[in-house]
Amino acid sequence: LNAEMPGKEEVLTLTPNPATRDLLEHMADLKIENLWDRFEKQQPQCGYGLRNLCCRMCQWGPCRITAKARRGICGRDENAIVMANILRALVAGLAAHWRHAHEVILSIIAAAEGRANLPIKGETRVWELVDKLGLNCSRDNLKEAALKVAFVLLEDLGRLTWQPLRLLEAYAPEDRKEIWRRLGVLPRSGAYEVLEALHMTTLGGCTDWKEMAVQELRSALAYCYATLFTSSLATEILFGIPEPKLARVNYGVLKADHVNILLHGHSPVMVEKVLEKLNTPEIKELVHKVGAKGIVVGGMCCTGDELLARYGIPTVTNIMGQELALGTGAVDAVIVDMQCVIPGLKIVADCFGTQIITTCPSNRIPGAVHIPFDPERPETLDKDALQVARLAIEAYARRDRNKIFIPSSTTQALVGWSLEAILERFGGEDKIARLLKEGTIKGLATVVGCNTPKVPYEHSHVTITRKLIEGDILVTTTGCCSHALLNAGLCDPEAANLAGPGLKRVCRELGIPPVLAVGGCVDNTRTLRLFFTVAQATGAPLAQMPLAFVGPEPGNEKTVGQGVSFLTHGISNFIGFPGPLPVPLPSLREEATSIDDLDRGSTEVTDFFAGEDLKELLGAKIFTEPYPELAAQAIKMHIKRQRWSLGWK
Ligand code: MSK
Repeated sequence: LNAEMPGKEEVLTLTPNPATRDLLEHMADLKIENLWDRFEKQQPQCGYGLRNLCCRMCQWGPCRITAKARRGICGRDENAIVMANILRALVAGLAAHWRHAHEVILSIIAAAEGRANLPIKGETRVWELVDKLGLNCSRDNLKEAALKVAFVLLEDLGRLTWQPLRLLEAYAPEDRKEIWRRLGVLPRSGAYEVLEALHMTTLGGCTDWKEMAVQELRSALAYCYATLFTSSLATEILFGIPEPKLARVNYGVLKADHVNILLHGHSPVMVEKVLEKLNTPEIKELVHKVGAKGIVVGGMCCTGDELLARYGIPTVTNIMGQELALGTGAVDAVIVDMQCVIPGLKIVADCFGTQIITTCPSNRIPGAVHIPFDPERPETLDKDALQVARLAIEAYARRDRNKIFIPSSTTQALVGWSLEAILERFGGEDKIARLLKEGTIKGLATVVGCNTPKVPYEHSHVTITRKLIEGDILVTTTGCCSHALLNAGLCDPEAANLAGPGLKRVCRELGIPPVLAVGGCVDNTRTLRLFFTVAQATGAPLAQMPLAFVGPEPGNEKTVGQGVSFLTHGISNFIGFPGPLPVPLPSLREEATSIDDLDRGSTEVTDFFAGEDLKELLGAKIFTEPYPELAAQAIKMHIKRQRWSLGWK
């Protein structure tokens, strides 16, 4: 597997964004280390780790499965080790989204109780939830309704006794609920499934990998409904449902003579307040005083996606571009909240004098200024946000402005594709269903997820997506992948020219791009809901629909739950290499004849997820393909097969 890892040269040749190439070379000239340098120093990476064949779940180990040692010290075999590793990764991701959801829900409570100066802009979403959850609320008291909704969401995060998730009951398709009930995978709450998964996998716990696989599915449903749905819907309650708008993105949005502030992380509550403060006369005066011509605010990762969707605030880059963004030497401050903020960010910041401000108590960085946001003590929110804004502006005066290098390219994008916005632009789900049935649009795919240095940066995201739209497949995107596709111009209505004839006609008629950026990672729920709605309109079960989940560059533990969430709904996964689920390359599997051949992962677990077992249970499976051209081919074949099974041309 190590032989498959790209070197820096390959990254420079294949990464699709010219600005990335320029910045990589610029940082090399300045001799400033970035994650690609550290990746190179880590080679070769541990072969056991790459295949999930090592176990660190007790203090007897670490153990690894070898030709000599077919079991760990406690007796765990390869299947139990691999499955436990995958399960722990999924619930670590669940915990991350859980923390995000928790912050936003507590913010709604503080807003509704009048303790925090925060808005409740998503009135439609509040009433939708009141109706779906069957809550008894007076229609003239929005705050009271929001409060009741928030407490239900909070309960789904933390319930410890048996009761199905309220959001799952409210939103999941009926035929799926029946399948999950039969399989016994209905979860209690986000917190409970994390605890149970950790309990099962500790020393002397569960050794039956199949039971752990069941817990994987149960945890994925908790991940999906108790944390993704909650975060996405709760953020809409606070700040409103996004609507389409034009924006400009890419590194070129930064301006040498302006204060450049980047907003980074996942939970947008504090930065919403900071944005408000950046528009106050006090801050404008400060900008003038420090000698800047104005302020540029740019987004990174999922906080960036949120602000792009809601306000058209330009995004710059994703998780793997964060050091490069600072490598421009033009960034005065980065305000970070939670998750995907790599330690390397501060290392590069120190080379340029960039101010890093952390706002989440869970995400501290040594040497950074810490101004925390705590939704349970929201009284200081306005004062703190003003202080953050002030520090960011003051950084302009201190920073060394001699090393500025901003690649000039910017890209246009039409963004803000909430579920409502998509349905409205198409004229309803029936229209999408008709386009699918007649074959004008061949299928819907969501291309999402992180980046990894194990494949050439952003190359798989962009290559696969280009091929899919050429094949008349409409694409939605979120998270770090969306930054790759935004910067590549695929979210611009002009990208209709790159689409196949059917999709191109639809895009032209509706004025939409062939790739719809729907938001941050938690907004994969927007795509899921789109899939539910369209499937219902066609009358076909989800598992038979021409749909696909594509995660070409898996990175964070959170990606495991994203993929398995779609899988539980009968939507097959197409994962790049090396996936979080250690399915070996097909060629290596054929060659693998015994445990001595360490090129294989865990045969039984692999066969369960990528073979017919899971397909029989859920109607979907996992495909892995490292080469993007071949992956696109496999996705198109899958869409074709699904269409044939429905009798659609
Ligand atoms: S930010 S979870 S690297 S998509 Fe959501 Fe990107 Fe993955 Fe973080």
